[in-house]
Amino acid sequence: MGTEVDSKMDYGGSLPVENVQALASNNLDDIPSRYIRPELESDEVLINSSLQIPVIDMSKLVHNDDYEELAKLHSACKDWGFFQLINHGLSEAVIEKMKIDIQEFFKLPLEEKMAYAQLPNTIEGYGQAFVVSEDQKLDWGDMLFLLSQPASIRNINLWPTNPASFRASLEEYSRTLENVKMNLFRLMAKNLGLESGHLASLFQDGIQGVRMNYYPPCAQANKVVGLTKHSDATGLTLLVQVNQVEGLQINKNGKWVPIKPLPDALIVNIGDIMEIMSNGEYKSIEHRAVVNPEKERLSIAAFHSPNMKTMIGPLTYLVKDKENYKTITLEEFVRQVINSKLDGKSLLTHMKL
Ligand SMILES: O=C(O)CCC(=O)C(=O)O
Repeated sequence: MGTEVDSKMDYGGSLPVENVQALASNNLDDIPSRYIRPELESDEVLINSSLQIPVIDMSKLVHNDDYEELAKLHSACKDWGFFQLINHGLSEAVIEKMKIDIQEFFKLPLEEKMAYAQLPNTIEGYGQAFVVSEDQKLDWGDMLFLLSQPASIRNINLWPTNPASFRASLEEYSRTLENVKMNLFRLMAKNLGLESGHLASLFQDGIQGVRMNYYPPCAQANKVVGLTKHSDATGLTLLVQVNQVEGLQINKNGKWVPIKPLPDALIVNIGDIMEIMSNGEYKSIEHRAVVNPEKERLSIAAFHSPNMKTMIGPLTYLVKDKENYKTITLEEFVRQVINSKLDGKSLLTHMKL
C-alpha cells in the first residue's frame, strides 16, 4: 500500500488497535464486529476463472532487445497494472532467507514482537496501518513495516534482532530489489517514449519501505478481510507471497480475480504515483488480501517512491492533450496517504483534475 516517508519528518500515523494474531489465537466463536465486513457478500470473485495477470520474463529484456516482451510489459502496465516477473535477477537464496526470517519473527511471543511496536503517531514498526478513527472497520492482519532504503533513513531500533539473521536478510533483500526496480523503470521509460534514464533518475535514492504482512486464519474467513481494497500510493510495488497460501485478489472490471503466484516470481504492480506521472497511461489497480479459514498467510510488499525532492504530477513529456492530475510535493502527498483510511482508489480521485 505504499507508506514510505522520510523518517526525519513527522507525518502522523495510525491509531493503536488490538493485535490480530493474539485475537485469532483465542479461537473466538464470535468475531468482534469491527472486523465483520457485510459488503463482502455482494462481491463477485472469479474463483475458477483462467483469467490471470501477464507474466513478464526479465531475462528477455535486460540483455536482449526483445520487442515482443517489451510490448507485453507495456500492455501489462497499461491494461492490468499488475504482472508476475520471472527471471528477475533476485537470487532465490536471498528471497528464501527473507521468507524464513519473517516467518520466525511472527512466531515469537507477542511481548517479544511488541519490542518493535509502532510508536504513537508513526507508521513504522509492528502493528497496523491506516486506522484513523475509533469506529473504522479493521483488517484481519498485523504487519511489520520498516523503511529500508536508502540506508540513511532506517530506524534500526525497529529492525528485529530475533531471528539473529533478520537484519542481514532484510538488508540484502532490500538492496537487491533496488536493482530490479531500476531495471523496470528503465524499461518502462523506454515504453512510455521517455529518455531511458528519466524514471530511474527520479527513483534513484528514492524511498523503499517494506511491509511484511501476517494474516492469521479465521474460521469465518468470508466475513473478514486481511487487507482492505486499495491501490498502492507509491510508484512501484514488488511483492512476494511467503508461504503457499493464496489470498491476493485484484479488481478487474469490477470483479475480483485471485492471483496464483508462480514459484520464484515477483508480483509487480503500478502504484498511484506512477499512474499520475504517466498522466494515466499506466494504471494503479485496486487489490486486497483475503483470509484463509485454516492457514496463516504471509506476504512481503516492497514499496518504491521517488526521492523526496520530486514533485508528484504528470511528467511534462507525457501530457499530450490534457493534464489529468494535480501536481503537489511528495511530502504533501505522503501526509495525505498516511492520514487516510484505505478506501480503494479514493486518494487518486482527489488528485484528478
Ligand atoms: O498480502 C498481499 O498479497 C497483498 C499485500 C498488499 O497489498 C500490501 O501490503 O499493500
